[in-house]
Amino acid sequence: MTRKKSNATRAEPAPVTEKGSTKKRFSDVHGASNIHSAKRPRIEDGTELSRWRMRDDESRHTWHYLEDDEAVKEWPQTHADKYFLGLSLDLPDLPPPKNPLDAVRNGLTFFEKLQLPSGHWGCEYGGPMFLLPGIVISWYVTKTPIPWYYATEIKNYLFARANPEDGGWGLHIEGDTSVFGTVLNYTTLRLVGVEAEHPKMVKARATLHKLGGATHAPHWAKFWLSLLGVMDWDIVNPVPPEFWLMPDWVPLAPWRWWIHIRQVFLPMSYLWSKRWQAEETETIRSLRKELFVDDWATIDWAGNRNTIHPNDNYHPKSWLLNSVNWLLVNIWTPYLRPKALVTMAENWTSELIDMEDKNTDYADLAPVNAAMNFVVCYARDGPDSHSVRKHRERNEEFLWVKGEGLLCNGTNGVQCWDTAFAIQTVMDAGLTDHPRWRPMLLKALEYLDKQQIRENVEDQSKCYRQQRKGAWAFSNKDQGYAVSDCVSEALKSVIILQKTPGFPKLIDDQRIFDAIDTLLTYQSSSGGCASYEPPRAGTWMETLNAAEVFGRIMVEYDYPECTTAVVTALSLFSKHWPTYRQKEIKAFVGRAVSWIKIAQKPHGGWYGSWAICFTYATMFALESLSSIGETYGNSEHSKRGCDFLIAHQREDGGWSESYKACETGEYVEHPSGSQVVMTSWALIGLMKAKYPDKERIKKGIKLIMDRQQPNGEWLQEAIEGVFNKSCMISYPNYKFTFTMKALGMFAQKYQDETVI
Ligand code: LAN
Repeated sequence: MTRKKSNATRAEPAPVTEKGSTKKRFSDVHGASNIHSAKRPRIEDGTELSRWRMRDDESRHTWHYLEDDEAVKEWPQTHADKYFLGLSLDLPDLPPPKNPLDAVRNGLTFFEKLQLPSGHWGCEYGGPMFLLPGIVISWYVTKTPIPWYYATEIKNYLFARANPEDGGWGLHIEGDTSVFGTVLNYTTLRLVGVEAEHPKMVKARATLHKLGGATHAPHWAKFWLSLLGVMDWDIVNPVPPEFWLMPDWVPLAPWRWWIHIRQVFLPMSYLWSKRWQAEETETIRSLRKELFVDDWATIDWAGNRNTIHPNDNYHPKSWLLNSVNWLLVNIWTPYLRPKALVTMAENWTSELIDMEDKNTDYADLAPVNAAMNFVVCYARDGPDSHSVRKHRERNEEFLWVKGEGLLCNGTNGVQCWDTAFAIQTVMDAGLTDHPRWRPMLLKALEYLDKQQIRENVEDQSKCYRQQRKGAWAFSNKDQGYAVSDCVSEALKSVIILQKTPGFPKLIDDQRIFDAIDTLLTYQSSSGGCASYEPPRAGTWMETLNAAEVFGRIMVEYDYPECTTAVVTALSLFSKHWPTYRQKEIKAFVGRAVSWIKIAQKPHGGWYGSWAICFTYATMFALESLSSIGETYGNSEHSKRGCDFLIAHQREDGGWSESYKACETGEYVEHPSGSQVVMTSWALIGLMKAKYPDKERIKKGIKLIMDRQQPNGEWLQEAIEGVFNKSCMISYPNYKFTFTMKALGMFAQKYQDETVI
């Protein structure tokens, strides 16, 4: 990427005023909100990467661009900043490893440099291509100024991630071009100030038109574009807030839905009901011309509610949902919907939104509902309200800057999750009691101590939240949503360190018991464990999935990954506190492992829902089995799992899975060949299962060692994570934590092996 040298003291260029408008749109003072449309954000070729800094405020991540040279001197870039930005760290080569344990030591030497001041590890958490548009649209409609360095780096990121052939965007960075990705990212670029006649925009627009234009977009894009005033609300399939008035016993009441869909449906339904739209600007008028194949004035909005391009239609709407929508559009809304009921529904959704904001201090569950709640507060409380200011401030935490530009993370970070794995990695290598790693581990322990959630949310049952006292979230305490496996992995790490001589007991027994009490609420009737809550309704609810682009989004499911994490956490806990809720834990573990067996596929592997794909879940499932003593030699399930992995080992000793496996449910290799992360997962699974053929394992270990760089790091390969079957998401720290875990386990198991 060519980067223009920016001059820190340069005066602002004259505002680019949009034709036909006399009002100002953006201010250069970030945070001002009383200015009106017309001034586009300034946009440059690039920023100077050496001026960016990531601030870690007790794990609240915010990126800052230092335009002032003095500030640059006063706040030097850290190793972590440079690493995230893709700048050289200039680290010396480490002594070449003679065996896997040396490779772990080199890896840790590098990884230690990335530990952030509050004790956790941070990372980019990109991949989905529909998150940044929500943030930018929410800025635009709330008249939030976009600083030139954001606008510039958003443009760079989106250009870097456009499909090189057709110029469009997919649902995620590796996905094929879709209307969802293209229409939203094209719009984002226009809102941050890119001209419609820029050659890349001309190309993207041509692709969008080939796909049928914006009328062929899925539900969520139609929602955002209607909010923006580029579409008419009639094109949006109904999102009635009245759903929230259903009594709790109704089988399809929204409190039973998966937390993400219900938290998105909430603000969506409020805004849909209000048919709220942004103030019209010249850019909005222009987008009405750019995004459609037909003349905007002639479009049959209601008639295109169900128009969707096949590339976007991963989960076609069921006949039941189509019928419900038809009734809502043609009968309920025009003739029956009583005003008093609408007001009641809007008030109740509004109250639930306030509870979400209060319980997370405006951090919110994830960037989709955070952006929407922001707009609700703006529409409801006015531009200068406290709620608007809080959202504006907190939404910054979703942004991430890297060499390619600025993107939106899938959550406000991966803090607790990655930190827990980092600790376990050191444990697996048998290095927790080595003084060399104590300062790093102590900081990590102190971090987990501070991040444990100490109380349930107020009004827990009123806002349908799961018990969370003693839990850890995936990201941080502010977000505060307990997840079964996040609690488990963090708890295991705390126990491991606190039971290692030399580490302080920061978390007392009662707090450990609180975590266990919460974990014990997570078992489903099947025996397995889901993510945020045990399932509250059956999978039949998927017939009401209106999002089209995602699968398995309406309710919770049991997952081998989550189930295993809980099983291993409970088992480790029981070793140290054998009498606490002994019977319940034993029964829980027994039922959970029985469920793991049921979830095994006929080919012997397990389907992974949170990372790609069979190698990930099979690693967890084999660990579950081994935790009750079932391994390759004595268990048919374990043997079949190992045979499945071995059957997919590649010639070079590695494993390689493509995201297509998540979509299709079949093992699919990644076209770029073996991946260190998947190789590590498979090897960990095999070692947990005591797979007897050491040579096979050694071959994989060698591949991981060969890919390690002289400074101890591993390079980024293909994307690792997934959600809702169709959308991929990056876990950049997995290339450190799981590689080192596999190497460390091998070193512990085969102490004399050199593998060079
Ligand atoms: C995550 C990230 C972490 C992940 C694990 C802990 C790995 C998993 O084992 C349980 C589920 C969980 C917590 C999870 C759920 C869905 C999330 C939050 C995400 C994949 C990160 C982003 C995604 C979220 C749904 C993105 C926003 C999109 C919508 C469709 C609302």
